Parts: sequence; structure tokens; C-alpha cells
Amino acid sequence: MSTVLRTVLVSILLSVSFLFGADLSMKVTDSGYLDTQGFSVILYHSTFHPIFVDQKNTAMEMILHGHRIATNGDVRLVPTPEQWDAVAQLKGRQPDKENNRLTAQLYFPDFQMDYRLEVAAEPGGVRVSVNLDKPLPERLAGRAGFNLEFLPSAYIGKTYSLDGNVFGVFPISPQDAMVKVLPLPDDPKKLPYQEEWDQAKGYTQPLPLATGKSITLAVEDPLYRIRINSETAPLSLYDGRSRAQNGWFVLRTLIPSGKTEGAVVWHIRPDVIPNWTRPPMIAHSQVGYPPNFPKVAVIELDPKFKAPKRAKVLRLADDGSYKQAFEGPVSESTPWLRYTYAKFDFSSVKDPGMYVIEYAGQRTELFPIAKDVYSNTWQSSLDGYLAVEMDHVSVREGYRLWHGVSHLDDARQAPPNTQHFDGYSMGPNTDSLFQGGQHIPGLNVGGWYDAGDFDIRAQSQYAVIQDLALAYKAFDLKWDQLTVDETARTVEMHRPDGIPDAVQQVKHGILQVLAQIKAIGHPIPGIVEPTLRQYTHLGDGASKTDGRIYSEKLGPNEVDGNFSGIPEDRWAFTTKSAGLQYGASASLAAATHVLKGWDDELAKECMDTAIRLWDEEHAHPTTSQFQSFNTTGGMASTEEWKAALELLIATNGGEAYKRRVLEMFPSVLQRFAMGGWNAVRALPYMDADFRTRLREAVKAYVAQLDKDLAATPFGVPPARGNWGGSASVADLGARMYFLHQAFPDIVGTEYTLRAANYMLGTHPVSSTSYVSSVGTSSKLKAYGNNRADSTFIPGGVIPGYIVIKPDFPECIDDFGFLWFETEYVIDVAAKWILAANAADAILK
Ligand SMILES: [Ca+2]
Ligand SMILES: [Ca+2]
Ligand SMILES: [Ca+2]
Repeated sequence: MSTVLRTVLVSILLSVSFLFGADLSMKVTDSGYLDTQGFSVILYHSTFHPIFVDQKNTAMEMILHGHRIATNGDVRLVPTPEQWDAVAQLKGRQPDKENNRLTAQLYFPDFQMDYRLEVAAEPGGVRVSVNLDKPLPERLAGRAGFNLEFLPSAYIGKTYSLDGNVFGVFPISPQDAMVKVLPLPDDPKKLPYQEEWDQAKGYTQPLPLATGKSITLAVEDPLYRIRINSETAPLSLYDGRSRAQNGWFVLRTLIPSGKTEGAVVWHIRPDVIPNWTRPPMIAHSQVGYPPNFPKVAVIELDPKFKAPKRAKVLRLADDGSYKQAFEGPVSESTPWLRYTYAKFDFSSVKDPGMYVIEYAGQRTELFPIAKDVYSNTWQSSLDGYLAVEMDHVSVREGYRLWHGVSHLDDARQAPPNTQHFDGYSMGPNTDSLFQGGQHIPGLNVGGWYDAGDFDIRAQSQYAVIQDLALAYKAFDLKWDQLTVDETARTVEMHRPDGIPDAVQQVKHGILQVLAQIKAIGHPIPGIVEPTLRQYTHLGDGASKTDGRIYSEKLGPNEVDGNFSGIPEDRWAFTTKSAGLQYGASASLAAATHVLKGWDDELAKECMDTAIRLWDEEHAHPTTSQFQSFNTTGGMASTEEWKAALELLIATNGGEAYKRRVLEMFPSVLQRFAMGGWNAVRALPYMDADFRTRLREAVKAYVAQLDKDLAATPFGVPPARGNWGGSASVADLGARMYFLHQAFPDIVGTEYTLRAANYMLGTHPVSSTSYVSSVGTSSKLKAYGNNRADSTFIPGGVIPGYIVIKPDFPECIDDFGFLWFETEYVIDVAAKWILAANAADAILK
């Protein structure tokens, strides 16, 4: 929303402020939450994550005026819990329509504490209560309390008031005194890495900013103002950011000893603006549109909003004025989740220039109509984001050092039977010649930091290599703005060195893949920090470890040349798996043609190793595969299919691979979108019958796809899981381009353009481009490894909106700490490079 518009809106809102506190009554909806126009309360539609625990999306949550302002409302054992701190287990929950009440049964198994959390409608808001089965266990006295966490970006800089007469301001950065809060000697043991983390971080908690019986948050802001008062013990307001940058503001009331029913009772009174409706959101491409292709904005509407039936397109003149270029109808809207969606087709506007859409008193950001709108949408992902993610080198941009040379001390053998908090684990065997804890030489080269964290996760490295290799080949990707010196371990941005950056990135990935195979004998799941203290490090990757190889002969503060006495080198998880064998083989085969002519020796090594891994797996077919979350590679058959294809192409039709492609063909067609479509790349080596069968499969696939996509407002796969869906949309864009190339009479260009436009702003919630720094308005607070600075990495691609269950799509623009909405992941950036080039190629 523009600043001017916001100001106007706010002054309108202020003028009706005398109406606040009107009788508001909430009802339990068919989807099982409490709702009234402008305010919703959700109770445990989502749960804590089994591995990552606290995602700030569970327990009692509140949506006020279209913003999810509060989450995690439940009993907690410290004032400002962090990601891995103890959480209650959910036994069950019941929405009760008759009494307009939500109830959840919960327990802390380690503390024999069972209770009922209840949120009941009452005039003006809700009554929240914690009701214990038995009085509070003595060792939880002064520790267990009801916590509710408030979104920092909604409240920073705004006023709160206590008991109606004491005022304060939510600070920009945490400023509270910390005190020691030690565990009791008989507290149950946590997982070893959590115990270690607790000790390392030192058992401190902040003192409250404020304490009182009632509190009003955002006194001056009608959109966010809400009052809470406690009938039981006082309310204390804490700043969770004193412990961790991703902390929220926590409002808390302690559970008193001796009480069971109504141990904590709060009354929550949102100042809901009477008849509030959410302003329309005009979703459009932030990079604009090509003249001779469809131009369709999608307008997201509050069903209660009286939506105008027409919209305009205005053209910017060079004196700063706007002239109407088009006026046209807005389609009937169709419902999806809690909103409805209408379309505004302005394809007839074709003159190059800068435009805005005007609808219902709102103007969008400016966007161009031009012939080459996609031509600058992917470079930052390649020479910006992926460069910043390069491990084992330093990365400099002008005066700025993004990071120094990282992880020179890679890596130590992870001990057998290790469970790691980022999804890695070791089985009973190491599958290597190294003993647990022993240094494995040669791993400190190449690779990229996985995501918002810094581990080298093999399967995402493979995806990056394969997509970059395909983009390089399909689009002749000669873009060169990086200087990369692997010997000096330096990377410099905005300094062309005569070698295409795609070649250098592929090589950087391959160096790590080959290093693993040479050092250990086979590809491995990955390399990751051993402790939570290191894992949660934000900032320069070079200071995550000391770069010196650990030696047990040295004391903890001793250094001897290249050795030091702190056991902080990263762990290599080394279990062998067929998925990784084939994944590495596919990547090495794909890299061959990229490296040819630039580094022939390495290209040959890639080819030889790809074939060796393939032969090895085929000599000893895998029957069962060790699996650990998302670290041990894809399904063996999926990965084998990729390897067969890449080897077929790399060997220019090699018989063994051709045979295997033919054998696997019928089964991969069953999972067409999940890689089966890649069969199209085998066409040059196959006969007419193969082509005919593939053609039939494509026809059937497109018919089903059209049906599926027609049921969604944006014509792309919707995000309905626990992570935003931009990866699958980018994949759609790339996939449909290659199918279009082979079968233009069956597959049109619209899927690829729609996918690109989705990534660049035509999606739910807001029209912010999901590619940081690409487009007029893009995501500039994201979950990169620099998120402690509330900022972005150019070209990073975020997952995008998710549906907060059951029906609230969310992607918070001015907050970057929700990983499921805003965490950059390397393989999505690579997929975007492919998809954006595909869109660009269509225009050409
Ligand atoms: Ca990771
Ligand atoms: Ca270069
Ligand atoms: Ca070290």
C-alpha cells in the first residue's frame, strides 16, 4: 500500500474510533475457529514441528484486521522460550459451535501436568483460561505460565499502556536486563544437543518490560490495538528478542500454586473496527508485461468488501502525470479459502511505457510494458544470491565483504548413531574408513550453504548443479559478472573474468561432490555444525568455526599452527545411500558438458566418476535405503531416472543408459510432474515409438493439469503444506517450457509465463515479488543468513505464502523470521534461474 493511501486510510479509521468497543460477538465457524468480522482466534489447527519445534505457528493464534498478530498461546515454562524449548503435547481439541468455545487438552509428559486450554466467546472478545487437572507440580511454581507471543513487526515503535495510566513504547531492539533462570536439579533430561545448548547459552531470561493487570497494545494504531486483562496473576510483557533475533513479544501470566480450574483467566478485547473489510490486493507482475502476451491481474477480495466492477490502467507521462490507458471489467470473483478472487484482463494495453493499475481507490506500484521484461530477472540469483552462498571461499562485493573463507577445518567424521537437529543422522555404521570424531581431509572445497543455515546438504547441491547445467545448455547462459578464483579461495562480484558464472557455479558445486567421493569413497548426506550454538550463528560464515583442524592434543584455548583445541569443526554425515549415489552421478554427468572447453580435465573426471557410481549401484542393487528426513537423497528410483537421463545425454546416446531409460519409462510417466517429464530431454536419442508414447502422456498430463489449475485462483499449484510453494511453481514454469519446445501443439507458453508472473508478484496476500530485489516491490526482509539485520540477499527466492490453517494465507512483508514463508533455499534460486530464462526465451 502506498504511504499516501495508508495515511488517508488511517485518518478515516481514526475518525470512526469512537465506535470502538462496540458489542462484538464471536462464533465458531464451520472450519472450527472463533470468528467475527475483522477478528479470528484459532486454537491448535497447527502443531509444533516434530524436528524444528517452534515455528511461531501453533496453539492459540489471533488474526486482527487481516494480520496474524499473535501465536503460540499456551503454557510455557520460561518467559521467552526459544525454538527448542519445552512445549506441551496436544491430546485433542474440540470446536464447540453450540457454546462458541474452543478447547484443547494438553500435557507436559515430563512434569505430569495435564490441563485444558479454553477460548470462549464473550461479549466484546474472548475469555482464555488454563484449567489444570491437578494443582501445579511444585517444581513448576514460578515457571509455568500462559504465554502469548505478539508479532514484533506489528508492534515495534508503537505504544502500550498498563492499567490505563502507565505508557511505554515497544523498543526497536531489545534493551532489558537479563537474569539467571537455572533449571532445577531434578528437571528431566532433554536431548543431548538441547542440554548442551542450554549450558552454552547460559540460562538467562529477560526481565519484563512492563507488568500490570491489564494492558493495551498499539494504543495509537486502530489496526493493531488490542486489550488484555488478567483476572488471575498479573500480566508481564517480555521481549523475546533478548534471547534470539527471531523472538517475539511475549505476554505472560504465571500459574499460581494450589489452583486448578481457572488457574489463568484472560479477557481479550480487540478494538475491531466496525464493519471492517480488508482492502483489495491487486496481484500483478512487479517486472511488468510483454506487449503481445496476456496481461491479467488477480484481485484478492474480502468477501464482505463491496467490490467495484471495473478497473483502470494508467500510463505515467514524463511530467509525472498519469493518463488513463484502459478501463475494463473485473470478472466475477470465485472463493478460495477466506477470500475471493477476481481477474482483471488488460491484455489490450500494448504500448511500451510505465503503468499502474487503479482499482477501488488504490494504485499499484509502477510496472513496465516492454519487450524484454524477464531479461533481468534471474542474474541476481546467479551472481548475487548463489555467490553469497558459496562455501570455502570469501565473497566480496565492492567495499563489502559478504563473508570470509569459511569452514577450512571441514570436517570431522560424525559419530555413529548421531541424531542431528537439522534432519541429519548417522546409522550404526559410518560407511567410511574414519572413526567418529576423526578429521576427514579434503572436504574443505566448493559447495554452497544450504539455505538460511550454513550446512552443505548434498541433495540440494545436486539440484543446483543439474538446474544450472540445464539452464546453461538450453539458454546459452554466458552471463559473466563474477570473478572466481578457487585456488585463492576468492569470489568478487561485479568483476567479469571471462568465464561464464554458470560454469563457475557448476564447478564450485562439483568440487564438493568430487571431494566427498575422493575422501570417503562415496557421496554423503552432508556437512553441518555439531552444536546448536554454532548452528544458530548468524553473520559471517567464516567465523562459524575457527578454520583450524581440531586436535585433541591441545587444550580448549590452545592453537598450534593449523590446529586448535576446540572441537567445533563441522561434522560429515557419511551414510551411503542409493539416492545420493544416483543424485551425484546425475549431477556429475550433467556438469560434463558445462565444464567442457573450460576445464576439460575436470569434465573428464566428472564423466568417469558419474559412470563409476552408476556401475557401482547397478552391480549391487539397493534393496533398502537408510533415510533421515530430507538429507539422504530422493527416492532411489527417482534419482536413478535422473542419472539414466543425464548419462544418456552426456554419453550422446550410450546404450546402457538408453536401455534403462526405456525400462523406467512406463513407471516414470506415472509421476509425470515429479521428474517424469524429463523424458522429453531423451527424445533426440530415442525412436518414433518413444515419441508417440511420450506425446500421449503429455496430452493426458496437460488435460489433468488444466483441470487442477483451473480450481486455483492463480493458475499454478497452490501452497497447501507447511512451506511456501514457490519451488513447485518455478518447477512448473521450467517443466512446461521444455514440454512446449517438444510439443508446441499440446503445451502452450502460458504456463511458463504464469509461473514467472506468480514468482514476480501475481500471488495471494500481497503483490510483493518473491525474488528479492527483482521487480518494483520485492521481498526485502527475508530469512537469509543475514536475517539478523532484517534485510535481504539480492536474487534470493523465498518460499512465499503458506496457508495458516485452516484458511488464512500469509506471507508477512515486513518480517523475515518465518522460515516457511521467507527462507531462501539454494535449489529454488537455481530453479528460478531456469524458469526465468524459460520465460525470457518465450518472449524472444
Ligand atoms: Ca540446512
Ligand atoms: Ca565469471
Ligand atoms: Ca576448528
